[in-house]
Amino acid sequence: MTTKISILEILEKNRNQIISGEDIATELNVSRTSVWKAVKDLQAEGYSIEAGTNKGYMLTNSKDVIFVEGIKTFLKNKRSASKISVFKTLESTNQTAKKITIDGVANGTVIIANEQTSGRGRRGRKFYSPADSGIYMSIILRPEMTAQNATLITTAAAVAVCRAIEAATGIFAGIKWVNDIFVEGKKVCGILTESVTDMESGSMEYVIVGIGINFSTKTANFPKDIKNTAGSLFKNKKEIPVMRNRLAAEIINEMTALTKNIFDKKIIEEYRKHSIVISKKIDVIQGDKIRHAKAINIDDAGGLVVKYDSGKVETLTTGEISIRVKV
Ligand code: BT5
Repeated sequence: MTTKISILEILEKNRNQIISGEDIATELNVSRTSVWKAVKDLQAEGYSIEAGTNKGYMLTNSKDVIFVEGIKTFLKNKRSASKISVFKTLESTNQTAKKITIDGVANGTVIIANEQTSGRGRRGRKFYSPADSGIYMSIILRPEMTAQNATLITTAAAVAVCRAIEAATGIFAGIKWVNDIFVEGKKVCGILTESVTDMESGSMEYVIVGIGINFSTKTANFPKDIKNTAGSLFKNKKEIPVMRNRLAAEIINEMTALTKNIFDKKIIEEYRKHSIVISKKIDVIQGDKIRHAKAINIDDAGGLVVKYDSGKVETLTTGEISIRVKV
């Protein structure tokens, strides 16, 4: 580990407290000058470290930088931090994740970006991913299951995000089938699950769960086309009580726990509790066709049971819906 990373780790463990340069130097067995130089570098990289003569150093909350050591403090399994990579800017974390699966990669590898220049939604749609205010992450899983059961991973991801949001911020989030996370009637998170199949055997090798969260994006900053539908967890707050690192870590913690017991019926029960769709009047969108229906339930495989105005009942396994009444 480099001196810089070790210093970051010490400062993160003691966030908002002053640690003397001498204490850091002794702990790391380096000179005070090297501590000072490393801190200067870290400040230049954007970390909010206050340095006072003869006082020491303090990592403050004034800038919300997302970084591995910051995430690590909140991880249940600290060793899994070695599987996390954080980038300043990527085109798309899902795309990077897909690329690295070509050479083989460990289950639970995580790619995070502070900004995406070409964030992706489903069916070729875009996901707006501005710098410094969101969390854009892809978790690479090697599940032992068939492609049919892959929906369960998507379902588990939505539950994991809701649990993590609640643990980190106290906010209760809702799920709009399939996988949009809503707070106060606005979409604050989208999830894109993609699988990588082995060309020869046709079996599912990896599942990439891409999660994009609007954390502190100001409402005014959203592009016109999503201004009325997108929201963020801390849209108008000046003082944000929690850092992005904490929420990212909670998502990793919850995903690790849930994917270990992917067939547990409790996950789908929890998904139902968060559903903002059940019993609502909806439009089922299939291509150009829109059909009026009522959402009846979510079945055990994550499918949406709908009853059309004609009386016909159908279970949707994938697709688009919109809620007709205000959510
Ligand atoms: C999604 O697709 O919502 C899945 C988004 C997944 C994004 C993550 S970020 C990390 C990883 N890497 C990627 O490249 N992607 C994943 P979908 O259900 O198709 O919704 C897309 C639609 O949501 C767009 O057409 C817009 O209407 C709307 N939208 C776009 N950006 C948004 C945002 N930041 N917040 C809320 N709504 C947004």
